[in-house]
Amino acid sequence: MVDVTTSLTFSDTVSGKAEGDVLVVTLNNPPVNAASAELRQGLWRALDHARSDNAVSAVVITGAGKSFVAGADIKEFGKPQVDPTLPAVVEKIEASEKPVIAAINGVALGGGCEIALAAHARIAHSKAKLGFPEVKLGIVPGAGGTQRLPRLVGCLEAVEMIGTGKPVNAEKAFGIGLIGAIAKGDLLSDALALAQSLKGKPVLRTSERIAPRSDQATVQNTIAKITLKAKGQMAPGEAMRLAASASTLSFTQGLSDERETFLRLRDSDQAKALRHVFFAERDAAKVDGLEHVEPLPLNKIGVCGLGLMGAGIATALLSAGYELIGYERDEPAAEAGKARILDILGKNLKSGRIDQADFERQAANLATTAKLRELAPCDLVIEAVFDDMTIKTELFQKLDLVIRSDAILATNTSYLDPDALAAETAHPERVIGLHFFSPANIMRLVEVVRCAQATPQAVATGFALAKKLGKLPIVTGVCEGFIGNSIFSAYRREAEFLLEDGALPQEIDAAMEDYGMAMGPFAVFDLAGLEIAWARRKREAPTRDPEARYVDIADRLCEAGRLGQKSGRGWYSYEAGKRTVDSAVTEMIAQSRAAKGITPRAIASEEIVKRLIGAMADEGKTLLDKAIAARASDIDLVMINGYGFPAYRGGPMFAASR
Ligand code: T1G
Repeated sequence: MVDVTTSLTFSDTVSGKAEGDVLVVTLNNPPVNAASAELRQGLWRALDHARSDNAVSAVVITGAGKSFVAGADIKEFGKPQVDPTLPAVVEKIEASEKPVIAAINGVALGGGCEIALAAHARIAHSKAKLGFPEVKLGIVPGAGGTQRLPRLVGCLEAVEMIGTGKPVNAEKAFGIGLIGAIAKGDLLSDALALAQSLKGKPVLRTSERIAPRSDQATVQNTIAKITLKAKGQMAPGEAMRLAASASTLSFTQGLSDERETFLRLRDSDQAKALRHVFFAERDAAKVDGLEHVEPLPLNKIGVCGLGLMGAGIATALLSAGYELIGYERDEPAAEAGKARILDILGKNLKSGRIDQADFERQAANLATTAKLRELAPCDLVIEAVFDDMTIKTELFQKLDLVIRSDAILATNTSYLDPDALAAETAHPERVIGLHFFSPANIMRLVEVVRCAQATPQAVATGFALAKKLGKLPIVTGVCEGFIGNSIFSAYRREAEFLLEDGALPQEIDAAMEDYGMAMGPFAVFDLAGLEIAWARRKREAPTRDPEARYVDIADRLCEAGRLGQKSGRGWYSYEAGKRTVDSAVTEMIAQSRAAKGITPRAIASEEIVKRLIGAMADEGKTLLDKAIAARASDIDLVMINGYGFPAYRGGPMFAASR
């Protein structure tokens, strides 16, 4: 008989405790209960103990902390396998003759969800989340998830969950049959009651269930839709194929196909790249010098300039629950800015991203004004006014007289020197850069600019704010263009070199879009507009290195009034929003080459990709040498989250290192 007071230790991360005749097994592998070898071994021993101890009639498995199990231990990938494997543990759970209940206390992801699926019953905390994020790592579930999930929830729901990698909350999980109950009171108490109700009854194994019927046409349409969205990625299509096969293949056949697919994808370039990105995002949060710095508390935030960028920033702040004061130079502009912000909030409501209560709460937190003094109570003010140093300097000098001396001033400038701006203010130590990317309410990336005189607390406060907004903050030093635009300028320069050497815009764009970029470089230049880069080139002309290669084709386009998509013509022509190759541009390129005595040559897409990735990586190395970027993986994250670089390629630094 297990002594009711005995607590059992099955491994350093797995303990057991008898609650009457039920063995409660607690998984405790901080911080997220990843299914490490140690945890698997402990769970294996706990199941052996339950099987051999006649005093045990049922088992409850639960997690300590915020996770049930966050999945396989990603840090073990690429290392020699240590038994028992997760599939073996999962099969042992399901094979148990005594009922096993999963008491899902927090996130059950990937292998964690597969452990829950193998249990004979599932009950979850109301705040629990369950999901299969494997495709975000370039792999498929590898411990029976593609075969058990459809047998519980049907192929359609299974294809949606496994193909998108998006978790579901407890309510949705209950609604689709993924869990049998949501705890009404204490999770463990409810799980013990469930265990008692199953005692002595034959266990119902998930693998023996028949998948609820799903309309095959709808399943195939869903697969097609998700596959299209996941352009270039292998895992989503493979994962959905496996899940859909559960309605036709035997469990054994499906499991075998899943295992082969998992092992093949786990070693793929895409999976290695996505694992790199996963850990890169976590490393980016470890900012040298800020480890023990407490950010300032932020409640009321001001945004100066409520144009497209400012309204996007304001909406992101309202969505995160901040009180916001939006400032414009006069009442009409302030009113227009308010309308712009409310329009975005209205779109969030219409799309279901927020509900009516959220909308009303966020709208109530918004005030706009043309009186700068009304920003006095702000803890932080972000300026998103026209990118002109005089305008920004005057604004910051006026704000110096309005806000507290310890309130933070953040500039959203893309190209101006924030150190020069800070030097013109009364308290340069509180000036930082927060470089958002448009549309700021959508784009994850925020470059947190570490100005020379900024205190660590000012930088830490900006960093913490970006995290609170659900953004991906990346710290950058001060240089023209910071990390992202520096890399993008190198990318543009090499693209124009390729043009002069013999490639055409449409060939270069096609090569990079086939590589996985959201848009080719010349399409992007047209979308962004050519005039800003043209103005900068004219500004730099007097000091340009006469020995450095300079391509003047873009200048010729601008001089001809071809300023990009907005002007109807740029590198391409645009009629009714459709982008078409323009022979006039081809002619201008030919003339520019001839004027330099360049004989064009055909350039293969492989060379185009290699040279453009190489140019970005070379610029990245320069940024690392100058300590503008803290680590190569930060550069990868900037290009993936701000410039459409495909995550499944890992970013330019990762790709160039392969
Ligand atoms: N393995 C190893 N380490 C992990 C991990 C994991 N699965 N998940 C998180 N960590 C580390 C992370 O690197 C960081 O470490 C710390 O935990 C906190 O993470 C067989 C094969 C669970 C929602 O993809 O989504 O199961 O930086 O900052 O914001 O079919 O972590 O402190 O050293 O993200 O509170 C599938 C990935 C694996 C889940 C918590 N599972 N993790 O978010 O913390 S594949 C996943 C997350 C699989 C099976 C297949 C999140 C989280 P450090 P964090 P968080």
